[in-house]
Amino acid sequence: MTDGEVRTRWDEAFCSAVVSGLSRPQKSIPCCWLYDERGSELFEAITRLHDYYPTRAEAEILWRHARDIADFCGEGAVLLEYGAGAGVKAEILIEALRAPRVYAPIDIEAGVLGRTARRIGGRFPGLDVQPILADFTRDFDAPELPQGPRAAFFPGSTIGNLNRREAIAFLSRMRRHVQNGKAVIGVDLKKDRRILLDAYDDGEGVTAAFNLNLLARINRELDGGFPLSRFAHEARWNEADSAVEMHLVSLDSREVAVAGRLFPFKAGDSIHTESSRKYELAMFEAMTDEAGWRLARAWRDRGDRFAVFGLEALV
Ligand code: AVI
Repeated sequence: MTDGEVRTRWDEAFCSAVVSGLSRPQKSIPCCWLYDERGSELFEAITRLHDYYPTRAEAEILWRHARDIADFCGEGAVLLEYGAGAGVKAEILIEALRAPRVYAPIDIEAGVLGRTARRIGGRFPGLDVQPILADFTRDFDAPELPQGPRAAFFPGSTIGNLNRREAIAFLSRMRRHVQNGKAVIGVDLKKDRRILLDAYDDGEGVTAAFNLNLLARINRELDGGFPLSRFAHEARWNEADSAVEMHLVSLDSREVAVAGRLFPFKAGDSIHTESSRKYELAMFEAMTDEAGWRLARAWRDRGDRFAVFGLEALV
């Protein structure tokens, strides 16, 4: 097999993320690779778990404060949703908005985007639905959209999966897209460590399966040789980053082949697969400030576990 043939056998972006990540002293793989078809199914299952409170807490806020959040967005709003997925949370907000003009779901998956656009269009017949196919973690320009007060919607505490630099870049891009508009962002709050760790290492083992699925994906797609039963899921609290981290810990010393290379592991070595940052209001405010936003509103769930923040562009 020639070099050219070797390269086309594997998805280049996935291969290079894994190979470079496994070559570092602290092995790490960006969390976006957790979401193949099975990974997305497992994540959906996580959102229904008792231990994983963020989805429920955010839904409670959206239901309870829908009218107030909708008023914050303004009448005749043009709503852009980042990483829209099925648009389930946007539906709660759209329902409460006064005469919304446009819903623009942004997603990297064309199939998901099309289904969401059709579903929301069918559900709200007067609404102009303008899907945008884009990776919201990278820079892109918003297309021409009808006039109206713009509001960015980013639920799910996905902002927690970005590091500070990425989050500021993302918030700045969002500000550019909405011009002098607003943003509504779901953020998981810092809290008791036990509650946080249980949310990322649930009693039913679904999060463990979600994390370990990454190794199964590497085995399948990159000719990997990870013995799945010899790696364990672990959730760790990192105080310096104010984040719950997911790791895959090697139970023994071994070498693992991936994409034609060998990667050494000592017993206890781990692959860091995700950070989920947990914010305090002041921390989040400092970050939004740097990105040109003023934190104007904070809606919290009754358990004070999660917040939906309303931001106004600084002019
Ligand atoms: C998608 N994201 C906001 C989830 C989180 O909580 O960081 C992903 C997740 N990882 C483990 N459980 C859920």
